[in-house]
Amino acid sequence: MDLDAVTKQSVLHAKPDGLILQYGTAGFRTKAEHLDHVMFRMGLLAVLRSKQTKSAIGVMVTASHNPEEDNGVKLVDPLGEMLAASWEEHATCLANAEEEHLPRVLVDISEKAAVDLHQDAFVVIGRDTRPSSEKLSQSVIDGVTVLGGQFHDYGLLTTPQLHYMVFCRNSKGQYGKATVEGYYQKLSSAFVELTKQAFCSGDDRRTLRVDCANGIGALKLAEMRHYFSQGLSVQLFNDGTKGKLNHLCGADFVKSHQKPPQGIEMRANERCCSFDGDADRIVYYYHDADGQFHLIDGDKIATLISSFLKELLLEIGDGLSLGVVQTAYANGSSTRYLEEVMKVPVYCTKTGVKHLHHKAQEFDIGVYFEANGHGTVLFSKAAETKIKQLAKESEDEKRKAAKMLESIIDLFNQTIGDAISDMLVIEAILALKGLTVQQWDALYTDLPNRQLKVKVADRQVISTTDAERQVVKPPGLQEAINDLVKKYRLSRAFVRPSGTEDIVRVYAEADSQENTDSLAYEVSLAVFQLAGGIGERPQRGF
Ligand code: 16G
Ligand code: MG
Repeated sequence: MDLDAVTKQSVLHAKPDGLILQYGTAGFRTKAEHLDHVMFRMGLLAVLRSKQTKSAIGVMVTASHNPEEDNGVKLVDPLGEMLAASWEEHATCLANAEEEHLPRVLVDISEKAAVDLHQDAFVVIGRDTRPSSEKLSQSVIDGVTVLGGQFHDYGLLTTPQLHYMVFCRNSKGQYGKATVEGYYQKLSSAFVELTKQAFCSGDDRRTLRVDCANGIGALKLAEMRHYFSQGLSVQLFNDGTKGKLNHLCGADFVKSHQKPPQGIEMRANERCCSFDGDADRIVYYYHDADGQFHLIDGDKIATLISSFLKELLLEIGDGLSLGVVQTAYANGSSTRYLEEVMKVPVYCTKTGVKHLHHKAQEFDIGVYFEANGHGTVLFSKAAETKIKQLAKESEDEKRKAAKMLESIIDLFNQTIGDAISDMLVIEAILALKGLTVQQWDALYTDLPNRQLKVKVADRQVISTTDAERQVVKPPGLQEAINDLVKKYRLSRAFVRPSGTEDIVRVYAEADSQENTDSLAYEVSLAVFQLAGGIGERPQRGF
């Protein structure tokens, strides 16, 4: 390591005095103007991680669904997964080191993590469409270069595409070709193969309206749609030509406000979906004939997908295990439906993709989705081998099911939730099953639910257990929540410190919207009183 060169370069990417940031659930995320030094340093860190793992490492510059003025950065591990937890700590140390300590912190990390400094390093870089992203990704490149790392800058990519590129490179092309065309071709040919049956009877081209959140998803879908246009026609809205990124649109807006985005033309009973700003989340929705809005969130997406998979698994009859992973935010109706009607085992993990991802890896086939629309399906190596074998050797009906599963393996981005890949799977299933959006929606009825935020002096005074469903500290808070929940039917509530904002989140559900709103308010008040609330007290009615 040429530490003198690092020190010299670092001056050009100086850290603002006193700024402390943490590598959280979604990497570093804050106002773009505070991130230049973080980007440079994440370039440095990616080189060390690459040397240590002897693999290509990814760096994605994005702040997902945050406002356009924000930005952020995430590192991607060799198999296209989220950065390992111990390296999140290194990332935080490095980002917060004062200029004069930077060389020492680099040496410390190299020693602690036993990095072989003679090893080559390769870093793969992608960015979203934010105005600040291009310059910030240049700062990442400066960091990579000063430590002698090689890099490939893909420029504009969705977050899942960057994860895909990293995995392709480290699997020596086995997972796919590490190019955008490779990505388009892999997914599209799996989609065309899977839907062959559904579309063989004449022209049955389906149309889907997509709100692209004025983000990267619009550019990539526009490039990609020709590859699958025989089966599906996508109409793009909020494509970034006029509106502002994530402003009154996108998956996060639709899910949290439970209303349609601006800028999309909806027709009664027609399917629409929204991506988030970096295209790793998707939610569906429609208006019924009475103009009422219906949201189909990640829970219902998981339900549709797992019921289809379960059917195929019964067909091949090979005892492969199927599990669904959710978080505490999953609507109670979805959990009940999956467990009681579909008889699929359901597990709950802490919020954040990496927790769901790791749990899903325990099954032959692990379906994971957050209610907010982030999710995918993971197939174990053993399951993949078995399915491929059956697709070749078994008799007709079994072979048909195995071939479908084979296409589904290719169609799901196995590295992380991917709005484009999820969209194609959902469209394929709806077409194959001949389901309308209303029929899909009618699988079960969501319990009314409400999310609120409470400001407290220090959100870390709250600690939780049982996948964030129970509070252990401060004393008395869980008892207070228990008493409030008892007042209502079909009710449930929990609180947790946010991993991305300086607030505490409150979630409640109950038998009616009115009761849900009361419960959410009462729990917010308990948090405010018992966990050091600041500013205005929570108000009833919102
Ligand atoms: C991040 C997570 C997302 C989670 C959200 C929760 C990743 C890639 N993203 O966006 O999964 O739902 O944080 O935010 O892990 P919160 O902690 O503020 O509620
Ligand atoms: Mg996102």
